[in-house]
Amino acid sequence: MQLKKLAAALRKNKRFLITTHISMEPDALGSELALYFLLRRLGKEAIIVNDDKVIGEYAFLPGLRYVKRLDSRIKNIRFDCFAILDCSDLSRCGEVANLKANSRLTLNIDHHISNALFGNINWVEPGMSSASEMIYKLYKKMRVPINKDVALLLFSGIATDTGFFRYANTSSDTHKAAAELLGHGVNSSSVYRHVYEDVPFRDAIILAGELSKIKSDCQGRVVWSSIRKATVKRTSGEFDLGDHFLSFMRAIKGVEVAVLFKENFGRDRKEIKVNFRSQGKVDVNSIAKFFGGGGHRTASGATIAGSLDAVKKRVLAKIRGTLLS
Ligand SMILES: [Mn+2]
Repeated sequence: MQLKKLAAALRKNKRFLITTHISMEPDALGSELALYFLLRRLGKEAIIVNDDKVIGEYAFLPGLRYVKRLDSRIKNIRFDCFAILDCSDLSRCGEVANLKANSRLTLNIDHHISNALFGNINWVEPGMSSASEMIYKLYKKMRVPINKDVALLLFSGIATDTGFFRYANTSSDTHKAAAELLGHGVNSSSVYRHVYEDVPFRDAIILAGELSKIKSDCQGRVVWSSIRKATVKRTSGEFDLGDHFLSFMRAIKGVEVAVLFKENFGRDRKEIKVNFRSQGKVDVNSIAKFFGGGGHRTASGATIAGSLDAVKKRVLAKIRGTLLS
């Protein structure tokens, strides 16, 4: 029903602004660019505006020249629809959220179970692997042909959000979509290499240093660590240190929950960003929700006020409580 409404809104309106969450990864970039190409194909005007820069690791994605950063000129543009992708709440897209006031209609397209349904149209499907899989479905619904660039964008988004088809959010429909996208000439092993490999040497050394500091709790069922913004700044900028760190922690034998505390990442120094990953048994969306955040059952995050020590204590106590209940 919401998909039908969305398709109607895309046909009816003329000018679109597309955005996504900060710290964009291939699902965010892939879904916004694929939606951009769909709108252009329908003869619409569209711009993509994000409140963050694209990291070098994702430079292989086609069409990045259409992805703009927020600036003072853009702030005054008026448009019909504010399309926001892969965001559980409006604040996830940073300052771009203020541009919502320049439009008449907010189109909320997302697959997070914690989505706050803040749009005029809320097409939210927590059963979908990724926002990119949703945009694939939109192309089908609107009978817009998929070209090789769009196939690469959507495949990269789907593959990244499913950990290359390993996570529990991978369905038979996900594989069917991926199979069709591969048929357009996408090179899957090259996407894998771009996203998970091609690690610059100095970044590997930094990751190794951080990995040596991990701690475990609850007889190894929880593993956690913290990271400083200054450490991330030392990386080449082509490498998502936090993401690789979490993937490694999550893969440790016996681990049910991996937690990464990020110091000085937000605009406010008195808050800590916390990322959670689960092997599936523990619902980390509800843990993040308890602290005012959200996400998915197996991957979520929250921003929590307080010192690193205080936040660590509260979060680990909550996880202990969840594991024991
Ligand atoms: Mn996503």
